Amino acid sequence: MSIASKPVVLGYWAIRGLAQPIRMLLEYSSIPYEEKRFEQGGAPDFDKTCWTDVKDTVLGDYPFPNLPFLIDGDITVTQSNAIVRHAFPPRHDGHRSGAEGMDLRNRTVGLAYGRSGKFEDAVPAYAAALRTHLQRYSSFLGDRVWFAGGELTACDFVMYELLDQNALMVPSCLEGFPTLKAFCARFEALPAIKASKPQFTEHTDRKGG
Ligand SMILES: N[C@@H](CCC(=O)N[C@@H](CS)C(=O)NCC(=O)O)C(=O)O
Repeated sequence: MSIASKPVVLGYWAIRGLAQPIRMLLEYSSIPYEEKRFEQGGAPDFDKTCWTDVKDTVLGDYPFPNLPFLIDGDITVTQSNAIVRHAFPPRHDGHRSGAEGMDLRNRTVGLAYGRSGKFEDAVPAYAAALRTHLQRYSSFLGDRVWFAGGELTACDFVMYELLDQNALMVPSCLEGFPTLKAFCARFEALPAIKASKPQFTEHTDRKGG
């Protein structure tokens, strides 16, 4: 992360989504930031023009405009995991398990946005696939404190958010995975996370995402 004189700017929809690990990282690292939140219209159209109208200009001549984006002084970064790495460079093992998490992340997004059919109908098959992912994460975590070992890394922010969102959607999913539950409890107990999480979830949980 560069030491910019201005707060960094995090742009994203007004939901948790892909920005939540980044919000938690910025809080954890005490990096001054401001959010540019793009709020979609209501159902049934969910108008996105607040973003599409400015997509090609909001980041100047940066060639890959997307949400989330991070502006850190002269540096603009898109792609959520690239932003996470920019904010908190991970060690190699943490990098790997964070990337593995994206497979489940894509399924989770599919369920949340109805790509697998009606939510209630899609949950049983999703829960079965989720269990397989959780078994793999649990076995990868083993008896380590954090996903990369004894030291907190960027990947833990991504993994925590993934597990927490899944526990919201499939409430009993962490039963039978005591080490993953303990990991979540440990992460939530970090003072910066404990202090900031209610503020993030207050403005996002009601809207989903
Ligand atoms: N692989 C990208 C995916 C980015 C993406 O799909 N962003 C969605 C929100 S989750 C979006 O609406 N982007 C705005 C756009 O496509 O113009 C990442 O990890 O950041």
